Amino acid sequence: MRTTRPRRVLTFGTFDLFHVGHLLLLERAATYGELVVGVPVDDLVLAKKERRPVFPDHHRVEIVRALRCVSGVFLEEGPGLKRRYLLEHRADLLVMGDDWAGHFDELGDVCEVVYLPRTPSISTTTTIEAIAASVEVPAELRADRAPAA
Ligand code: C2G
Repeated sequence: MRTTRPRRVLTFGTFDLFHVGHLLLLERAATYGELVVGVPVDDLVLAKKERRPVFPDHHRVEIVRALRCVSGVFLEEGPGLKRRYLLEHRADLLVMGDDWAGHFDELGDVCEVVYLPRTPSISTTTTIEAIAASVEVPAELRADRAPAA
């Protein structure tokens, strides 16, 4: 009797201030098989986006781990390691949002690479901007205020 293992799907993402665009991407990725998610450590996010994530990596990992559509989560420890992770996890498929279209084609010799459409009109950056715009910071807490003598 031949048993076939489920297709192993990997995706990578920061998932900071987790929102519905993140959820829809992960749910769609999981329709291809068993989904494992690589979450970058804070220093890697800082290096790529030039700002620290709002939530630290161990929080971001726990949130993603709790999702029904996710079978496993690991920390992406540094740049240039995706090939190694795909091989280690015996990935059949790499799924990314189409804001990354073409960016990971070079990994096509390890596994299939698929880009899924992003959910429009929502992102971590616009959420941060919306919160910042809606909050009135008291004068005594403003960063541009001269320190008390
Ligand atoms: N996403 C989406 N729709 C949105 C926002 C995000 O489908 N409105 C997808 C992104 O395309 C990505 C995933 O959700 O596939 C995670 O998004 P981010 O947290 O912004 O991840 P990112 O910083 O793009 O990390 O090296 C690749 C990075 O690790 C990807």
